[in-house]
Amino acid sequence: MSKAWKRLEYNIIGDQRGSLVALETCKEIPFDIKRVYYIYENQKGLTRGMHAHKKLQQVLICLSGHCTVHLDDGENKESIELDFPHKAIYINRPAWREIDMSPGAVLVCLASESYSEEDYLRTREEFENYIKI
Ligand code: T46
Repeated sequence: MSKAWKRLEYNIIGDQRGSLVALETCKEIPFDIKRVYYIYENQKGLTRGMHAHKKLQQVLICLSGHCTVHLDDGENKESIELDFPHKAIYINRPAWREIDMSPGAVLVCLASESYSEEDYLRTREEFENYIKI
């Protein structure tokens, strides 16, 4: 099966003042955005994620600093560096994720669903059982 994620590189609209990236629902973002959250001031050496989601689709973008996103959908594994604000990862089905952030990194996440704890697969066992269904 193909990977549960896709790397994206957005068009940079640059001029003498700098760079601008524009993201629109159902164009650059392949779903209706229902939620936006961001993570910053992450403590050194502490990994985020360590879970998967059942239905949630997300686009992750590191706006400042860099993040390493480790992904595993049960068949495919990949570690992806988000080190420029025009790079993104689109996750479209359940994938175990672990995210390491550099000091000062800002990670923004655009999500297809409102927050729901019911959507989380918080243990490896739950994740592995869920993807077998
Ligand atoms: C992912 C990485 C990058 C909310 O109340 N609303 C929200 O929208 C979110 C995302 C979280 N929360 C609460 C739930 C927990 O009590 O914030 C606490 C930490 O949430 P979570 O364990 O989801 O945080 P991360 O940083 O480990 O994971 C999140 C996303 O869940 C995950 O899908 O890819 O950020």
